[in-house]
Amino acid sequence: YKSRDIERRSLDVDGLKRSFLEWLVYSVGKDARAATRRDWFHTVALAVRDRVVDRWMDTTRSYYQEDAKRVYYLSLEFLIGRLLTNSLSNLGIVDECRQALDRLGLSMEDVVDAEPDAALGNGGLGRLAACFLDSMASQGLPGYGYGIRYEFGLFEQRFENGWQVEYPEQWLQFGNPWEFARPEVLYPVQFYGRVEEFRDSVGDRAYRWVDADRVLAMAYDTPVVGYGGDTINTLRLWSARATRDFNFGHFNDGAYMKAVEQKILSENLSRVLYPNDATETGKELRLKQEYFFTSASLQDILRRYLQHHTTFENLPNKAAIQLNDTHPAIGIAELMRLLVDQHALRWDDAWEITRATFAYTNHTLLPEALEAWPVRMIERVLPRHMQIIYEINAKFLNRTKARADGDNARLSRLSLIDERGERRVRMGNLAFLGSHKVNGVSALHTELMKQTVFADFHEEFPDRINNKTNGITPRRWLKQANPALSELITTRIGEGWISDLSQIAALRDKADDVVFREEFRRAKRKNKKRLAAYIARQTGEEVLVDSIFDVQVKRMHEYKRQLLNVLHTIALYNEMRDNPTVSWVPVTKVFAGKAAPSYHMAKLIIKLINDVAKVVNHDPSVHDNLKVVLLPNYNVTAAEIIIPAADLSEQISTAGMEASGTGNMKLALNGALTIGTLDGANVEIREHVGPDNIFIFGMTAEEVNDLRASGGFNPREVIASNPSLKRALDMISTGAFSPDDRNRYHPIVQALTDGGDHFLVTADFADYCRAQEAAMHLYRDPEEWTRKAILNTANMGWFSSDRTVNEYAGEVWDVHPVHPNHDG
Ligand code: 26Y
Repeated sequence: YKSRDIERRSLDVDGLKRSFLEWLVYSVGKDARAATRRDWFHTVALAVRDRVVDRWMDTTRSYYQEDAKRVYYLSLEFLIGRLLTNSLSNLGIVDECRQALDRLGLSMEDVVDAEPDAALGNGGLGRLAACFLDSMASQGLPGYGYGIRYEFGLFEQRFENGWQVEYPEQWLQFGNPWEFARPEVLYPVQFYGRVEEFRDSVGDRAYRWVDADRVLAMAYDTPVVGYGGDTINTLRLWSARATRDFNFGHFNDGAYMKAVEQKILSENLSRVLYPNDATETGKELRLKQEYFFTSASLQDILRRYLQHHTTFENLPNKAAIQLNDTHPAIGIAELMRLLVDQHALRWDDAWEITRATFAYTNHTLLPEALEAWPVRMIERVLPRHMQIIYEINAKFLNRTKARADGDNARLSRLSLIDERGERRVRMGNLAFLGSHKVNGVSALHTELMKQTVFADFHEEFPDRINNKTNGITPRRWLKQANPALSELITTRIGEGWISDLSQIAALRDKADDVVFREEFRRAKRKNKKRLAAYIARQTGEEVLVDSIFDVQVKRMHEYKRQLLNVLHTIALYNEMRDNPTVSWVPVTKVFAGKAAPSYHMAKLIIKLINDVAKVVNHDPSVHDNLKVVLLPNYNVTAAEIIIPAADLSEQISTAGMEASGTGNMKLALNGALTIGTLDGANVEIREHVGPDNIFIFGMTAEEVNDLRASGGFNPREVIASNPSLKRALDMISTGAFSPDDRNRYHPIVQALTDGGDHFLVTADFADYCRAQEAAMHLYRDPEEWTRKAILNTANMGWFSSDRTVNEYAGEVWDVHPVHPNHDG
């Protein structure tokens, strides 16, 4: 028993190898000859998990023994990706594992590639949550993630005839070796029913929620391995389970089957991630998902708190709850309900505790993404919560000075209820009011919050809004995704940068070192070869490794302006055809990204990119100087291949519309130069890398605002005065890329012309082309280009999510690192 015990912890090559063989036989149930790659992945993951468990328990025990203040990150999305390389790397046993596999005649890459992506998120917001988990664990912060264990993650995207088609993503099909099911951690969550008023023991009015349907939330825990393996935190995801609390005796046949059916249907709650990025759907199932995981998480948080406490006044000193956007904002009403209805606190005490516990992060100002649930729906699904929301609203509006001033317009803007049209609950207002701190995710975005959606609230609570510029984890996005560059950096400055990215500034000097530049280029070229092979495998297209890899990877959305990039692509194509004797800098335009399944315009843009690719890539007159590829099924794993290979990073949203962006940070850290607008975190990236090392173009947020305020502009005039833009648009509109359906792109042309060009694509086109030319010109000078690329990498240290999380820890959460005791 004892030797086996040691075997499970052993971190050397022999111990790992023996452990693999044991797991393969006794848990996967295969012998080495019959094992598939997937079997080997499960084997290795289970053996690696063994190396985590003791330290995980030590961590949890230390938090408990110290009664440390914990932070709970509530998020409907965690876009994690694969975990094998991440776990090995953070445990420091990548090489040992590779050698152990080698001795078994296996390739580490094959084993790693058998892991499906955990894609429990749409894009930036979900990936940010995953980076924060890594950073909290890596810094020893007592942080828990809470979310939903979706059976189906974000859909798989394929192209059929150039159109996006969605397929279910069955990441759990073959089991998930990283998670631990906790069937004993089970909480009831209620829906529907009605509220009964009664008199409590002292004769006060009290309320109970009765005749409700019940679903159970069951916990699944995934260990979150911090860098170095000292701290192992927990991601707890809830899965819906039917209750068995129906009375078998009282059914006739038909009613019995109906009752069982209802139970089965209740498990649909955790079935699937909603695939919308920034467009609210208002579907009842989505509201139920939000309440389901929020309620279960709060019950769990209170249970943990009550292990050490008998009253609630210390809750804010022991728990910080961060709301990742408004998706879990119903938690504010839920905590009030738990404290007032179940634990009999006085309203005002409960409210003070609630506000001191919650904080809220806003991720978007787009009106179509602001959640506003119909009052009628909340009344039906969560009747007690609707009462509580009314009560919060009434007390707040009574106290505000707008009432005293008789400023009814302001009062109605501050209200939790939007009374224009169908009455709705403004979840952003609820989140703001129920939190002690509210933050935006970049300096610009936070300023715009103060000036626009939360202007009235900011006036009312001037200390509440604060900025926390996003960051990315350097472990996954540099060390793991880019071993070539990571190893080069470490040979020059040591490995301190991995846990303290500010140290990467030591590379600044090396920008002027001709040998270092050569090695930096070699690392980039290696990554470009890897991407070229991936492109060939995925699309059949051969691209030149020495062309500029001009990369735009992100969700497909009009505000992100993939169309601007496409128009430039067509214009460049025309120039190359017109001037075949010029020696062009070869360009490879790389696109990737999913469109929400119901976002028709975004799907049409996908088809357009594929159609343009077909024409451009097969036109011999451009002599391979231009290639266009749209890679299918962009996800975390694809990003890890694409980002390290990029030369040019496209961050070209309409100014004022991208809250922050985080892909922009990943690309710049990996030595891509940014071509971008002064939007989101691009503004701060410019400040850090220096204006000479970035290509900025286009209107500013203020100019965009002024233009819109003054009634917009006439895109027809802009188009008429720019021949290359006119020609590109004419080609799209006359079917040059869609000879089989010449009207296919009418909606796009319409949006850019008579539609008023809401996203200012035509307005920014000329300046974008100027910036593109500057980039292509610079690329002709490899030494200068590399110098700037190095300065990008060297100056991106501040954008580590370690820095971001530390700012939250100090200024919002008041939580401190705990050093787990591993000797107990
Ligand atoms: C309400 C529902 C449909 C909804 C679902 C997902 C609304 C919004 C979202 C996702 C938003 C999102 O991903 N926002 C992004 O957050 C990133 C992290 O802060 C930012 O970097 C990025 O600019 C922003 O678009």
